[in-house]
Amino acid sequence: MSHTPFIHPDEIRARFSRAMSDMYQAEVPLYGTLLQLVADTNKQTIDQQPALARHLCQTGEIERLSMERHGAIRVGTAAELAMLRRLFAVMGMKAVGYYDLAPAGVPVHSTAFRAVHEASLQACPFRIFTSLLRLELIEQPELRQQAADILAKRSIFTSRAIELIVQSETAGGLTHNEADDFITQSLETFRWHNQATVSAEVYQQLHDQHRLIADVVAFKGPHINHLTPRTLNIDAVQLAMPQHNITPKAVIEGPPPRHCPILLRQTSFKALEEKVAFVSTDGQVIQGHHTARFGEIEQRGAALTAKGRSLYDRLLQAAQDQLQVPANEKNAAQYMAILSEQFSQFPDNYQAMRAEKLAFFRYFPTEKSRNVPTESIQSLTLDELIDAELIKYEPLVYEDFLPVSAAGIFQSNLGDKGQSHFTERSSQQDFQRDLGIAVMDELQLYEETQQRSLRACAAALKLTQLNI
Ligand code: OOG
Ligand code: NI
Repeated sequence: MSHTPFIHPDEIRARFSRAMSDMYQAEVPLYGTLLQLVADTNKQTIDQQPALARHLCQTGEIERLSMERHGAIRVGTAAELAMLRRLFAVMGMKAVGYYDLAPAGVPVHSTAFRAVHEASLQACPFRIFTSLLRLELIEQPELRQQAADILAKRSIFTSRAIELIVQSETAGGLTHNEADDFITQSLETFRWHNQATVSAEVYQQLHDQHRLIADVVAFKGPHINHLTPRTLNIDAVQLAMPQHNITPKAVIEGPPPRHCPILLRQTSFKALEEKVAFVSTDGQVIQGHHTARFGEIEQRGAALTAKGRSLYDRLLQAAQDQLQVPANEKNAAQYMAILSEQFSQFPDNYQAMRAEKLAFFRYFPTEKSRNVPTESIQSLTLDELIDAELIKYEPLVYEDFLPVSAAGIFQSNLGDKGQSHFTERSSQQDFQRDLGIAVMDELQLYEETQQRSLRACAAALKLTQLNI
């Protein structure tokens, strides 16, 4: 058997994710404080909730918990997005899902680069929410052109990073040494630069159009703008943040607290004001500041089916309609109460969520199934096998993002200004053209994982077929 000299993409991703976290901790010390707070809260939660601890052990999530995080970047051109796709592919990350933020007044559309197979997610669940600026949404033609010209001149990848991407594509992987080099080189793309590439005047024009446009266009590259650890108790962390001198946003995005968490709950701390040097064409340097980088935490729950997701969307919309105004510091408690009331319509136990096909699950053969004569169970249905305690199930973790929540995270960091509502049509096709590939459908990925677990159960129980 031939022995491949290549390091597994999952391993490159895990190492890259650690390196990125180290870099961001050095750049934004408050993120380090947040990490510690999340780790402490996770430990307490596990100690206090033995059932949760059992569930995390069963699914293997316990092992990925401390390395779990997502980050976010924003790029300016199709070429940048397409090269990012190739860079992330070296680490086994694919573009999953399409998120249109324009209806919420944010001039970007996005995807998430992440691992897709459950074994790879288990090895390292690191994901990057990646947004492409929609220059066509800049109203003034001259400013739009100016932004495009500035972006056309920059190169956000080191030449060695590009060489290594090509090397990986042609050879089918990277050796250990190449992977180390690749991590060091690709990290450069996401580093913070405290010197802008434009004058204070141009920065201001871009900023006046939309703060996000200045953030993308005025810098050398797509600095990582936040990293997000996964917490087991987001309400506890939200409450504890102020004691650690961290100011959280007013409300937690996503569903309300539940016994059986669904999808994704997120909260962030406000972006920091950072010193930046602006350089004019005559070489004059002016000190100013820029606000873009922040910290975020997330609590992940069950991945929902299309049916579950539409119920979620409907209840969330109903809560927002009932509140009538956007959620803020003043009405936060009222909003959470309304949200909980609306979501009382969403079954809060896994049995009902499974019976009503609201969520995806992973199935496991039980200990008991080992001693059962195969002939006696051939005709049993899945439900009967579950009732007989021969198969058990756990919800699949939601690995993706939510457009309404993402818009809330963006907005909490953009201030109140510039929240115009873009009426532009959604343009998944344009995004995919720029990306160079169609994004993957996340629902199909969950479905495949669920099916694989059912096949594994059938094999373990020696069933010729599993009747669902
Ligand atoms: C991305 C905001 C969205 C999330 O977790 O939904 C986001 C950004 O600010 O670039 O990070
Ligand atoms: Ni985020």
